[in-house]
Amino acid sequence: MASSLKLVGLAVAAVAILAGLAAYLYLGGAPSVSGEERVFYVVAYHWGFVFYDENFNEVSNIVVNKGDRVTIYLIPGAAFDKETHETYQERTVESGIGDLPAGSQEIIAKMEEAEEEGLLDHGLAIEGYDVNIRTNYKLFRGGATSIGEVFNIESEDTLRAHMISFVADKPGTFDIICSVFCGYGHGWMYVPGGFVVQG
Ligand SMILES: [Cu+2]
Repeated sequence: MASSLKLVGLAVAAVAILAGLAAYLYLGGAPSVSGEERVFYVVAYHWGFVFYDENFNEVSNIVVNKGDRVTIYLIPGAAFDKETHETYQERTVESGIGDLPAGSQEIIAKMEEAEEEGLLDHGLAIEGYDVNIRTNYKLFRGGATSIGEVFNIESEDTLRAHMISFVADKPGTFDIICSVFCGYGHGWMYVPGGFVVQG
């Protein structure tokens, strides 16, 4: 009798512990459920970045709140058809880059040079955060006419290989740079304050 009472007591204690744990998790005690899930898409081209929010709307930079889980997909110009890719590259011609002024045809020559040398990949690093991903353009089927279409055309494996997910645990304003040498304009692929974590 004494031992079966003991078993009942143990069972009651176990149920109480499990209920307490469930309540703890449900009420947000676990750190993993404290922030929001945020997704951003970044196109890297010669020579710049374009940022998009979770609805594929262009934004000037990535802004999140402290504690959010941030997922970033990095997509190279090579994922797009020729015309769309050129639309991105035209931004560089319009703004000028390095020593080459806006509108300079030499910018186009430098882009062609980079392509001929096979410098079609880019990286995305956030300075001050442990974030650094790079593209592998050879994995892309290509041909997308918009950033949204990339996600219909490409395989799960390709997309996963271009994704990083992390918790924005440090508030502040951080710079985004290209971390893979990509030809003439590489040193200017730099977005001051490209990543903002509101504390
Ligand atoms: Cu680069």
